[in-house]
Amino acid sequence: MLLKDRTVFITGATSGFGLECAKLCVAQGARVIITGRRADRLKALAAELKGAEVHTLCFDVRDKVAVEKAIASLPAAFAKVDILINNAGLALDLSSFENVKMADAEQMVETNIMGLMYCTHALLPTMVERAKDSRTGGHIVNIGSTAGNYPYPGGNVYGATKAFVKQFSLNLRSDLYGKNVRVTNIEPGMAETEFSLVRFGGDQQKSDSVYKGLTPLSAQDVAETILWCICRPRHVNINRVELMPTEQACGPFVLSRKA
Ligand code: NDP
Ligand code: 8X3
Repeated sequence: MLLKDRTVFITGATSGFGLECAKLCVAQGARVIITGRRADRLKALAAELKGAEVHTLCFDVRDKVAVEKAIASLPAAFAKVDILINNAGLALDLSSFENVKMADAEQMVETNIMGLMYCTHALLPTMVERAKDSRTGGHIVNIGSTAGNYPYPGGNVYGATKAFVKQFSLNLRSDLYGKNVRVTNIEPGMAETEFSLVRFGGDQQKSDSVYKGLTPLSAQDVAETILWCICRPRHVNINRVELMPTEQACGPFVLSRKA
């Protein structure tokens, strides 16, 4: 029971990494706040985790007021958040930027950057305050991506949002140095979740083709990595973890030659 008496707040717990993280944290005895926009999914997960200390919050991370209201509404038993897992995020489309819909680009920025900032800003003051006298301290785990480290065609705005997440994590670490709050950026490569289904607007065939013929990371692989980071001893801060499927690697530079 590595997380007994710890309260974990997970954004985007209705599928993928967030959902697996919720299960692993509960298995380690944590009190867990699961969040997302799909109320039915939150209800189903809470039912599945029956018996555990679970609280659901349904809100859109892009809505600053909704984020603040949701966090202010936490009952006393869940209000002292020790660990924030900023996982909610998405990619939309895989087109060259001249063909990208501005609304899609805006949604990625609003979710992956603004939403992550809103949740962090709303929870951090009390986390810092409590960490002063706490044996265990606080921890912010952000979900970045290899897309924030390496470019690929069509990764334009999505990759840039994840580069923000990486630098924001490193800067938070500088702000929080000496305050007993750890910061980690998790940077996964290709993982099979609902990520590609969302990216391709619900096109299951297109989504399946992303993972065809190789073994991608699973949500559990990533959740286990997150749990490992959280469960290191207090004096250990894992700054960044980059993980990829064995069958994924960076390609060479491309060259555009004249005929
Ligand atoms: P999923 O699509 O399976 O899960 C995404 C989660 O984010 C859902 O729970 C969704 O909940 C939530 N979410 C999306 N938009 C919002 C919003 N506006 N407000 C609140 N919640 C929101 O994908 P993954 O589990 O793969 O993705 C999790 C994170 O990991 C993302 O940040 C993604 O960018 C990142 N990532 C994914 C990789 C992959 O290959 N799968 C690799 C590297 C990073 P709901 O729809 O109910 O709101
Ligand atoms: C998700 C991984 O390579 O599809 O962040 O961008 S990738």
